[in-house]
Amino acid sequence: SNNKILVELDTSSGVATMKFKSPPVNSLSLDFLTEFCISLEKLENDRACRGLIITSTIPRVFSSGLDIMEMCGKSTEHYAEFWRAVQEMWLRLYGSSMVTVAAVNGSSPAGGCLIALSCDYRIMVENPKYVIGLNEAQLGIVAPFWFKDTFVNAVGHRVAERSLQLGLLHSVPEAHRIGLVDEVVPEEKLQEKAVAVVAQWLALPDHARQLTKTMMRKAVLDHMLAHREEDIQNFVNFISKDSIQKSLSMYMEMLKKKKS
Ligand code: CO8
Repeated sequence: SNNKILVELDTSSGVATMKFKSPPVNSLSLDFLTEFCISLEKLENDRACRGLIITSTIPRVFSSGLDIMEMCGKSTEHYAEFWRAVQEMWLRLYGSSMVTVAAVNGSSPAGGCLIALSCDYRIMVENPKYVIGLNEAQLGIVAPFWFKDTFVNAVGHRVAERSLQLGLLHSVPEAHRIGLVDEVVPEEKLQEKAVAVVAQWLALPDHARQLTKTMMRKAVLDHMLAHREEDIQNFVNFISKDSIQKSLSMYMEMLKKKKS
């Protein structure tokens, strides 16, 4: 599989752009996550690449988060494989030595928000229809501890506590106000702004910036690594429960009905 994410590397600036292109809503399926990790690893190992912009080719949606179909009615082996892939995506992105900027050009709930939060900087397009946040609680599920840690590291404990308990999906101005996104721009300025931000971060000596990034993120990365297998087991046990399967399928029904 090599078609859900477009990768373009501008060799003159050393900045790559990853464009999510998995209709209808860039949900994070096992195939998507696998392709994401392979693409990221390639860029990470490419000495010509020092910066990364992540954005979407799908109008209105950055990423709808984890693919709910991967969490419904599958085997425990499948749930374990899927969850390992979700962890791998986060480990690679949050731990990336590149400068990473999320150019959030659409809604970005749950796992989509995690991708944005895992970057060094978030720029979101101003649009009254777009929302972003970790809304897991609204689905009757609990954001894993490392989603929470990543969120806390971006916005602080109090803001995270309220937002997570209420499973809030924030409007763009509100996301900006609480520090969930760093900057808000009109759609037509997004690309230009993202390029400028990467250039600003890349102007520093790589080693100093990378060691500082590691210093800021290592504790949270190490904590997840130390509990990785346990976290997979927790996910599998949780998602296999009848009550959880029921609320996830009700949520899917609600998503489908909403349209008509
Ligand atoms: N997974 C699978 N399918 C999805 C998802 C998803 N996350 N989101 C949307 N779809 C489907 C819809 O059902 C719909 O399907 P169909 O065309 O067959 O009816 C299609 O995609 C298009 O969706 P919409 O019509 O809703 O598209 P809109 O442009 O109107 O809205 C949104 C886009 C805003 C992204 C909207 O679809 C939405 O809110 N989706 C749900 C997002 C969500 O709540 N995601 C949470 C996933 S859970 C997660 O990421 C972390 C879980 C951590 C697990 C912890 C357990 C221990």
